[in-house]
Amino acid sequence: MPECRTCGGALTEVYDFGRQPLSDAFLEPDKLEGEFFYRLAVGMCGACTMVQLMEEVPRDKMFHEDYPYYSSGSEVMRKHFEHTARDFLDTELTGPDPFIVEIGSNDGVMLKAIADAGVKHLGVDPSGAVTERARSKGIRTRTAFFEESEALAVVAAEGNADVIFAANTICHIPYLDSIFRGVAALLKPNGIFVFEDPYLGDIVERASFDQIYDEHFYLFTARAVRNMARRFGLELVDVEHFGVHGGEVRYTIARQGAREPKPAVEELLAEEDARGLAQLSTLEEFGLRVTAIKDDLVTLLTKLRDEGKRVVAYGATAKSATVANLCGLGPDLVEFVCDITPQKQNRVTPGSHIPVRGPEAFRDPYPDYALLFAWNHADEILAKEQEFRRNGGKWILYVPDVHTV
Ligand code: DWN
Ligand code: SAH
Ligand code: ZN
Repeated sequence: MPECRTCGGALTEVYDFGRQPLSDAFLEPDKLEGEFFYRLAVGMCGACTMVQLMEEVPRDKMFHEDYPYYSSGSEVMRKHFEHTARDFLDTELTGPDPFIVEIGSNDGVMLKAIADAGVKHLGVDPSGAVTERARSKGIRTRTAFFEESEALAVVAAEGNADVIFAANTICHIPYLDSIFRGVAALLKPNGIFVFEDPYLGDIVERASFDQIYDEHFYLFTARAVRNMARRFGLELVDVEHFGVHGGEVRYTIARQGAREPKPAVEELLAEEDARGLAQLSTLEEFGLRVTAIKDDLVTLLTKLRDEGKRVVAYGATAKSATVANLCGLGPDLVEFVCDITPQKQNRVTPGSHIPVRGPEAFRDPYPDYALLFAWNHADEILAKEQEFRRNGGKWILYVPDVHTV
């Protein structure tokens, strides 16, 4: 019987996405040999309710010198993190020697406003090029995997932190025990650990199955996070739900007894129970919807190809690796993917080998249909690409079902 990666309880598999490549491994077109694949499947722990991948990809295959995701590419996300930073500056970072550590600080999208305010900060992220970008903006950053030993090194060199923040990172880390021990060692007595990640409640509601890929090892709920924190003398004291990246929850964790849990915690736990988020049947139903979306998308794209329509994709997201490889998409169905990230351009998508072009290719000339791989940025992208629809173009979305707009 497979075991839960965090508590050792029995893990039941609920959906198998089959053979998948590394989601962020964009390949040079003439170097396709030896591509790495693993089996992507998701399951739930019967003991602690944590939803997680059945198989773990070695961390240095995913996060390394050439990791190509730069967080500052979305204006909406830049604003979201600037707002987050201002919030910390106004609340938790007002004492005598404020200090904030960010796990997975990437190109410094959140810490920028903290650095500009002259407040002591430290980013920790293992991916070389993105951390170099952060340093070039004046953000103090260590290129390292956060884990217990790294946390102890930070305490020795810098002292304890008022706030440890992480966005879209804790769910990437299978070895959560080491993270929580590190957090417990690094926090000041009344410090808080705040992290936000895609929320299982939204993933189930929207059938946004492309949130499941190598880097997203865990799909959190408040219940699973609270169970986890309690094993390390920590308590979940606040939760906040918001819409970025297709629906996320921000969890605030403090030392047990240090802070009174806010009513929002019990409210979300009750909502999760009412929705059956810890029940296998809920995830099995989700799996049926995934299969239906896959079939509908393949049917639509095949029909459009047979009608001679041009279809391109928009946003070479990590998420889209799951869609493309589950659906067997390739250059025959999707001509190319356009993306603003220079590190992804002139490469091909992992597994599906669809060429990636710059955003100018999108207009040259506009295709008939654009498959929105970056559906989580739909508002931002549809607003800046209004000309496409004025020219008769249509967007294809597959969340929460396959439809065109
Ligand atoms: O969790 C993760 C999130 C935060 O970022 C990581 N595991 C990896 C990555 O996931 P993703 O690639 O699915 O994230 P996004 O933010 O949906 O990626 C958007 C992609 O689209 C980027 O490559 C940038 C691109 N883009 C674009 O070409 N034009 C984005 C916008 C907003 C645009 O206007
Ligand atoms: N916080 C940013 C980046 C998210 S992408 C945002 O929300 O946009 C995930 C990041 O986590 C990558 O930059 C990756 O290098 C980093 N990461 C992965 N494992 C990590 C670990 N053990 N410690 C710190 N960062 C890690
Ligand atoms: Zn468990």
